[in-house]
Amino acid sequence: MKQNLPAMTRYGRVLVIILFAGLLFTPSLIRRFGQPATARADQGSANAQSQHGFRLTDATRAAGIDFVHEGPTLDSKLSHIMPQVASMGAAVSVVDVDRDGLSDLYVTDSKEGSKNRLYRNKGDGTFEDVAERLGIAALNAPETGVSMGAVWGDYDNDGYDDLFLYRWGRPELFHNDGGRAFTRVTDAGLPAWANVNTAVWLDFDGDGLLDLFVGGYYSESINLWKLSDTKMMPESFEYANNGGRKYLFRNLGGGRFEEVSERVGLSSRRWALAAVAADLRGTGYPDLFIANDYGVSELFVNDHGHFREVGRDTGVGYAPKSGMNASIGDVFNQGRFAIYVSNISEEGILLQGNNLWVPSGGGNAPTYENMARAMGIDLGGWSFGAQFGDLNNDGFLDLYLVNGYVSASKTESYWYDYSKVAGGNQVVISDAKHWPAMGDRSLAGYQQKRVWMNDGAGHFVDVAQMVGVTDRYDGRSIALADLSNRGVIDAIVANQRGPLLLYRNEVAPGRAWIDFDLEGGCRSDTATPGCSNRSGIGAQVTLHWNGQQQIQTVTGGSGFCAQNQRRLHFGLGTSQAVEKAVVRWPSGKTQVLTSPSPNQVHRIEEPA
Ligand SMILES: [Ca+2]
Ligand SMILES: [Ca+2]
Ligand SMILES: [Ca+2]
Ligand SMILES: [Ca+2]
Repeated sequence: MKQNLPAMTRYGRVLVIILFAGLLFTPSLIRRFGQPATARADQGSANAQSQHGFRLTDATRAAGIDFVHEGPTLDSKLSHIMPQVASMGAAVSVVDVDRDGLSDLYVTDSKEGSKNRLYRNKGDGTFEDVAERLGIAALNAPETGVSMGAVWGDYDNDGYDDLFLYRWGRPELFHNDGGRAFTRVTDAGLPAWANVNTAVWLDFDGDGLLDLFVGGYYSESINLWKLSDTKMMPESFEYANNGGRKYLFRNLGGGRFEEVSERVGLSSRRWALAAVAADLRGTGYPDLFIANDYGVSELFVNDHGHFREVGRDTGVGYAPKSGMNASIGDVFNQGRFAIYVSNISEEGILLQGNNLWVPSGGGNAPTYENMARAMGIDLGGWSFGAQFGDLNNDGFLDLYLVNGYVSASKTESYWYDYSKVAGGNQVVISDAKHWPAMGDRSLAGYQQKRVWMNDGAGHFVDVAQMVGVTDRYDGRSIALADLSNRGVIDAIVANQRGPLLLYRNEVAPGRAWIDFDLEGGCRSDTATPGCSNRSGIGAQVTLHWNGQQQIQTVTGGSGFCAQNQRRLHFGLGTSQAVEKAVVRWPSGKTQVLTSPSPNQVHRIEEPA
């Protein structure tokens, strides 16, 4: 990436793309609009299990889930481009809200007056919506703004994961009262208004109390329902610095937080869409990766509680793209995390390509190389959320990506007008009134999802349609969880103005697995040295088996507006023996489990 990025990049890349787009916008391209980028006629999902080791079945209806997301209606000054400005908010996060060992699902809606859902897992394959009863349903009132997503973490170490809800509007924290009710934490110290599309729980200072990163998208000074003017869009398509501010809420205990972003070096006005926190350097402190729209990604490394932005130095912050996802996975089984960022790719028009940032160099000072193209996971359409997980239990992490921006007319596309705006000057781009009316046109609509299977030899193969993923909704958020405690990872997908989908996974017989539920040792809501947050967020497990190793970590949010189950799931292939599992807790404690039994969930508490 580095060699071809002189200073002219700023204008050069966009201009090249736009000119190219103009030249290529021939009738033949327009006719092709709406067809999948990779047409695969093979629908033989019956053979998928034997061929690929798994198949996915849409079990939404059988699970009793009937949720359809609705978008917001923003200020009428934006009516002409409403389908694209109101194109986010469908989100799903996994939580075991009542500690019964079964993963539950929190799902956001975004229409004014709509209700969020909490699907409690009944353990028989079905779910019941208990959000209303527990007091976390009606959270999309016009005066508070509407939901964009949620992340769960046990900020007071009482054993129950608490809810942080972020909106285009007021962010809010809800205490989980023993899985039976929720109490709004009114004096948490959160801002009255921010336009947020990403948040993650992390214990950035290692005091045993979970802190909270919150990333703004639109500036917090903007109320999208009461615009003073229409100059609220990005000032540039590649180097926009007029987005929302970043917040780092340090947990003080007692349900109170202090905003410390400036003090700890975490400031940015880029348009954040996704973030993930993990110890990428083996220092014991979680680093923070932020994927930004209209610009470069940022990597804030954490030096004992103080952050330093090293995107450019490490390579991840070099090429400005559209940054709509941040997820991590040890794709080579080498004990290190790669970072996956999704962007925009439209055949013949705009080929940003998604990024897989693979680390090399010394552990404490990694540099990253984009290997997405080499590994076959660069082209995913107008990509949004993606997650790593071993879907076929063969011992290698696979990648499930959802996509599609605005699916409306099946014949008319907005791409040409979009390209004109993207190639315009700052005055054009930053003022919504200069954006051409969208009407009923689609923009990268009806796209085929990607289910990329890792072959373990440095390449991924898209098997989505073969394993049963054929939906063409506008995918936003995907989360992975073992919903039936069967030792397989199911997929839950939240679609913008579309249905929530639950794909049940069936893995071929004869493939072993091992899972770890980690619980940190802190039992107090005051800072306690020597123990870890009870959610175990930031804990790492390195599994050694069959001559290889794989590292995974518990995250407090990843992907796009999503959170996977906190339980760590490892596929083992046909190997039935595990040499050892090394658990490294956020407190710094290390625990070695020798020869843990496969095909079961190991519940590990941090030792005193
Ligand atoms: Ca549960
Ligand atoms: Ca709690
Ligand atoms: Ca902390
Ligand atoms: Ca796999």
